[in-house]
Amino acid sequence: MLTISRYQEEFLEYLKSYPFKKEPKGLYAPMHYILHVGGKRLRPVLTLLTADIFGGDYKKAMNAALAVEVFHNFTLVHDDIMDDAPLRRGMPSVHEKWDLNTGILSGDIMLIMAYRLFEDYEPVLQAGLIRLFSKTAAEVCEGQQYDVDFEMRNDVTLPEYLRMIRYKTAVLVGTAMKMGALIAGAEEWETEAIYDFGLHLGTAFQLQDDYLDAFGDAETFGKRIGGDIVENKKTFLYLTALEKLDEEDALLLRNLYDLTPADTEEKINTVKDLFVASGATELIREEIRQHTEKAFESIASLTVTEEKKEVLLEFGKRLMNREV
Ligand code: DMA
Ligand code: MG
Ligand code: MG
Ligand code: MG
Repeated sequence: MLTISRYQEEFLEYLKSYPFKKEPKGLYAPMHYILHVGGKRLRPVLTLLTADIFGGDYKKAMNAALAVEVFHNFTLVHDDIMDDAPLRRGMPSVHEKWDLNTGILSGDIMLIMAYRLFEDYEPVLQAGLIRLFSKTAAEVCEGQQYDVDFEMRNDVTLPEYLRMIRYKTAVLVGTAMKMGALIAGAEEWETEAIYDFGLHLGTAFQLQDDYLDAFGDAETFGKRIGGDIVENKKTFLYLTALEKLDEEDALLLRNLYDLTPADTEEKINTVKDLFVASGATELIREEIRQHTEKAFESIASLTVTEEKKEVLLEFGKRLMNREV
């Protein structure tokens, strides 16, 4: 077993040396830009780590880890178009730096490149990995569509929101880990247990992302603070606040979303005040804690060593308290 930061370093080395295109030009330039500009490398690290946990060779999982990371970056390029987001990782988002068409097509190229990364796996394993990957890719796109559909709807429920984030975010975290387990040749029930772990962790991760979108530090977060509020995203904070506020304040919050006032900064500040006053900021911490707990429960029955489980627990705890 390596330390988390060591997996990260090994992955970055591999990414740097991978010959997607020797000279990043045209549609490959944005791909190069977004892949190297930074990011937490959370998902690929999880793939490598899981391969190791189940007794496999993490180096064999490198291409799958890269596929997961390239796919994730494809979703980010398109996500920033869908969310009208100017910043990503502290840099202009791809469609801001280039243009809309380049954003769309370079995203598409990344999706294609992600699939190509499975070419070197032996046929049976390859088929399994691609089957899982395709299912997940379709779910992520579906989740992303719900996310934007919800902007226009004012009857979104909390269960609908939780289902939406499971699709857009959590399934890829589960899949990143399940791929590592498949590559290591783990038993089927083990691959399912680790997938569940990833699902819960991914859910906690997105809840924290939504929290940071309103209350994070702009410099560290690298994205525009308040973007979700500006875009009328129906997040846990919004839905819980609506439920907890008295009638008058709930109407105020609803109107700030429905009527989209001209003064964006004022909208952001008033909405944030309402999130705090309603107790939603406390409740989201509790929700994050519960999903992290459920993640831990999913791996309780695994027969891997306690030391290995500890690495997963540490990882979960770190994510729960992240600022980036
Ligand atoms: C993230 O939703 C989901 C995907 C699949 C990119 P988001 O818009 O909250 O992500 P971010 O905050 O990174 O823009
Ligand atoms: Mg976004
Ligand atoms: Mg989005
Ligand atoms: Mg977000």
